[in-house]
Amino acid sequence: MHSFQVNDLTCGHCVATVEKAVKGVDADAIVKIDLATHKVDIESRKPVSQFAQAIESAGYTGNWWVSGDTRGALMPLALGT
Ligand SMILES: [Cu+2]
Repeated sequence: MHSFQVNDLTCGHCVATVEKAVKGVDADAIVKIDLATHKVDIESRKPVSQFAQAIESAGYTGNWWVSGDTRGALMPLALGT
């Protein structure tokens, strides 16, 4: 499970755009978007960086977090810019 905090997620249109970006990376991904908390949860085997890049390419900024270890701690993802 990849969890993202997407900053500029403000309406249904944003949700649709982010969802499309996610599905563009993995058509089989299960994506849950909570508009109120700007939280995007993605269930997929594809690497988290691909989703982060796709969402950024769609025009959104965010905090990209990855579960870093077996304790499930979330670590910031460093994207090559
Ligand atoms: Cu919007």
